[in-house]
Amino acid sequence: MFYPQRRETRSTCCYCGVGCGVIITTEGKQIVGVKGDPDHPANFGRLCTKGSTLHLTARLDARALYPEIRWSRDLPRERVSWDNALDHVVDKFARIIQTHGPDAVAFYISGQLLTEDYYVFNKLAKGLIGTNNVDTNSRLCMSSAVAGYKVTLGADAPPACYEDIDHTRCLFIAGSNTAFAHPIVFRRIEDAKAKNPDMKIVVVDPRRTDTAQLADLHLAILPGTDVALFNGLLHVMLWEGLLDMQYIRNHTEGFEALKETVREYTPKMVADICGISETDIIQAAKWFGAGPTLSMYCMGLNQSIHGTEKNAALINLHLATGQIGKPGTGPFSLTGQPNAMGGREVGGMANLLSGHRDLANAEHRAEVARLWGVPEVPATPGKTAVEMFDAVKSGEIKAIWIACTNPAHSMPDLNNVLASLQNAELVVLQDAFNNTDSNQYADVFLPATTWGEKEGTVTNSERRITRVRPAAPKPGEARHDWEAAVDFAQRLAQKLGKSSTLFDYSDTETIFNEHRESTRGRDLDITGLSYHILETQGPQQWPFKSGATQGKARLYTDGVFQQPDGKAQFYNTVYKATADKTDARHPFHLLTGRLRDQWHGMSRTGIVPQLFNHEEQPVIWMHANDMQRRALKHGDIVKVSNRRGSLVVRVQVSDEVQPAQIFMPMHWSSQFMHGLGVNALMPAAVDKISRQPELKHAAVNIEKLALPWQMVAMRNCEDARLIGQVRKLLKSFDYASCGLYGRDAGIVMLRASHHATPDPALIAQLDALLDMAEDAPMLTYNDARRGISKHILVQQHQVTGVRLIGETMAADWLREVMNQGTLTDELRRWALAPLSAPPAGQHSRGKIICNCLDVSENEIMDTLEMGADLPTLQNKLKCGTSCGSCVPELKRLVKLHGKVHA
Ligand SMILES: Nc1nc2c(c(=O)[nH]1)N[C@H]1C(S)=C(S)[C@@H](COP(=O)(O)OP(=O)(O)OC[C@H]3O[C@@H](n4cnc5c(=O)[nH]c(N)nc54)[C@H](O)[C@@H]3O)O[C@H]1N2
Ligand SMILES: Nc1nc2c(c(=O)[nH]1)N[C@H]1C(S)=C(S)[C@@H](COP(=O)(O)OP(=O)(O)OC[C@H]3O[C@@H](n4cnc5c(=O)[nH]c(N)nc54)[C@H](O)[C@@H]3O)O[C@H]1N2
Ligand code: SF4
Ligand SMILES: [Mo]
Repeated sequence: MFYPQRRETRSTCCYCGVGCGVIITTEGKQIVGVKGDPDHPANFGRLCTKGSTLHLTARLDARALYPEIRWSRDLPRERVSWDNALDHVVDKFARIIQTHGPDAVAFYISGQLLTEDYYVFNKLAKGLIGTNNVDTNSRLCMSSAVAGYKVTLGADAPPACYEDIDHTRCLFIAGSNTAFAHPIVFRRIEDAKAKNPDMKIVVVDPRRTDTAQLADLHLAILPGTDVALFNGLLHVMLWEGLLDMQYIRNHTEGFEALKETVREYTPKMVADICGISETDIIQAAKWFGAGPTLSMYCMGLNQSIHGTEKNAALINLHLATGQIGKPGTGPFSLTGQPNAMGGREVGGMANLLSGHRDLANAEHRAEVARLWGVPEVPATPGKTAVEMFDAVKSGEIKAIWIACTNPAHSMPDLNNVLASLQNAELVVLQDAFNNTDSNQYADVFLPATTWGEKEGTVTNSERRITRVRPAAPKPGEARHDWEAAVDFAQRLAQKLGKSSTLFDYSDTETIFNEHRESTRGRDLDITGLSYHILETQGPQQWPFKSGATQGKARLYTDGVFQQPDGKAQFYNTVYKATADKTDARHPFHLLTGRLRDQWHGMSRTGIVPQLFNHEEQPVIWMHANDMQRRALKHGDIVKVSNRRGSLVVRVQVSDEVQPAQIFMPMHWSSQFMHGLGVNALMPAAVDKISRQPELKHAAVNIEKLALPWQMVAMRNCEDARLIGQVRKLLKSFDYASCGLYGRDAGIVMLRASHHATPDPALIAQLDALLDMAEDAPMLTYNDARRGISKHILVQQHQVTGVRLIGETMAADWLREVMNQGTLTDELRRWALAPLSAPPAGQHSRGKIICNCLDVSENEIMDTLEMGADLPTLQNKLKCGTSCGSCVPELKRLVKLHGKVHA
């Protein structure tokens, strides 16, 4: 293929469900830049910190480029051809299916696959093999939202659109840290608030997040108490006459029963359950009732054993006030992954079928069988994520094919999941990167193409379908996910003696067209859409029926719902507690969630140094009072544990969490710390309707650990493979974490602590890895008696490596020195003398708040000292003037430390 020297390609950001349009710049075969697409209706040219650094992830050193097989569990995998790999998997699958039946195999896929990939996997399982064992990481993410919509509105369709942010008067954000997780939506919220200061923002989150900081009213409810709050709001609105009785009469059913239930949810009772004031409850109800009210919600509602009820209780409020189907209103579930919506559309889950059909519905099964030209689609429901891994553990499922997700990190009760992966007869893993926790469990590894290389479509939170286009060729032997699945399906069909014409696809467009046909007459009907329209007229919302010229911005504008009689159903929601309850032995309620600059298991964001500058290492956040009571200092190492597992991490004081609650980001895994990450502790308990696990709540204990031996090692990192090597040492220390820092190529940093001096051979191994063995050009100071040593590697007058043992106070300063590079006389004197603290006047920059323009917290604080407000900060330091992701945090710093109030 010919690759013109410099060109631009329109595509979509592969991170969150906002679905921003990007323009990728490529030079030859190399992606060299990315910018926001000014014409894309999701972002109009803007990108957040993650989107704007996407081009920095277009490198091959952390990629998996060749198929591999492990012939037996005690051997390492070896490189094989695609033919070898697929034939091996076909043999195994065929034998298992023939001996144990189709339900002995399973597919665990992902909301990060493109719609076309998803469609093929679903058809492969349900249409060819005859098993409904196909579930996805959306079970951990959106399944409660799906269930919430279906039990009330009758269809899985978010009725609102981004533009509604501009029309609403009350934005009700619940269990969503929009500022971090959907930054470009948050930019739109900031703009709307600036344009219309009367617009009220209510945020429901136990934590005082950046999102909560912008709120007019932050309801810091006790974790898991949302249903009580929503029922309480309905109680107040009923009492205050704020309900739309006519709408209730004409367009809904089931209000009387709900009314009975919420009778007892008085502000007093709700204030007690939720730990907030009655006044705040009444205020929120008044704003909600006055409207127009748009609610936005995410994992704080979904990831709960009562996730369906939490969703439905909020939707109840919209139905009771008639706040749906009009501009500025509606229950708007924000999707997490870029294509969680597409996955739902093709029915790629254990209980769903193509075109928003239900597996439980015989007519739906017959329709899909007809479309596919197969005798039938099996009726037995497939296993949902948690059940699927349990069945792998028990041996009921013998082979599992995992694509585009990393369950060894993201599933709850990880020790159980790892035992299950270990027990499987065959684990096939299809991933684009090699740096994941699931990788080591793969018997067969299949290299996938990824962002910048793939082709197809995705659907964002507002039902908008966008084209994803390749800007660079497939690297190594990587294949598109759909291609690998189709090739496998054809081989398997032949082996099983079935028709292989089921998978006659030459390109993604053919798959899209088949999917399109499956939506005919359904709520998401896209029979009027085509690749050609998406190319020429840009991204489009569904439904987009044959003959239409555009999609629908809002649903239910006529008050007719997808229920048999057209009436929406109130769902009778009753508050119940979380699965794990705190007690004397587990006194802390652990919450989990996202960081601004990292993405899930960090296979992609974890190779970009500057994405570590905002939050650099795994920590738990704790309230100052709790720290004081437990004699903990900022940075102390603690063991966090419960009966499922334990973690060793540092603790950090935070004014975002309430007393008796702690927070840990979900991103860190054994790739970056000693331990499995937060999911070692999370319960596998699931919602009984949506089967979504409770990934937000666990009860834990905390103990301080005394680990007197400590070390910090840093090395310039030109190649991501060095992180891979350093990572292998994490397990050797009682506490350890590693990460990247700085900009450009960056620095790899290992922090470790241990109960005693470790084996010198271990340190020698590290030195060898870092090229810092004794004969390297180093400045050294060793004091064996005090157990202190300092090694500073200097190459061509540049400081390129540091290893400090015993005394690590100067680590942050030295990191800055490495960032700047040059060796100074001052550093030379320090390095050779028994000094531990950095030289006077030298301090670290602190965390980087503005990633685009590299502005640190300390620089911002110094400027605030001189009496600055937000515009002055932006003027002087330029922070917050590019992507804007740090603006909420800047506002907070100005509020807390500014002499002039912003
Ligand atoms: N930077 C970044 N952005 C992302 C992602 C990422 O990995 N990184 N992932 C994407 C994906 S897949 C998803 S699903 C979304 C998730 O997006 P969000 O759901 O917005 O993000 P989280 O931080 O997981 O959780 C949101 C909030 O729920 C709160 N919470 C916890 N328990 C409760 C509760 O009982 N009630 C209420 N009301 N709130 C509670 C937490 O304190 C947290 O602030 O983000 C998407 N965007
Ligand atoms: N405790 C706790 N746990 C959670 C959550 C939480 O809030 N708290 N959130 C949950 C949620 S909402 C989600 S969505 C999950 C996410 O959990 P995962 O799905 O495990 O997260 P990722 O790390 O994004 O995994 C995607 C994988 O696909 C690979 N990949 C990237 N592009 C491609 C591609 O094009 N093709 C293929 N084949 N592979 C590719 C990446 O390298 C990566 O390994 O985590 C869940 N787990
Ligand atoms: S908000 Fe950020 S991460 Fe989400 S799609 Fe847009 S650029 Fe990507
Ligand atoms: Mo998600």
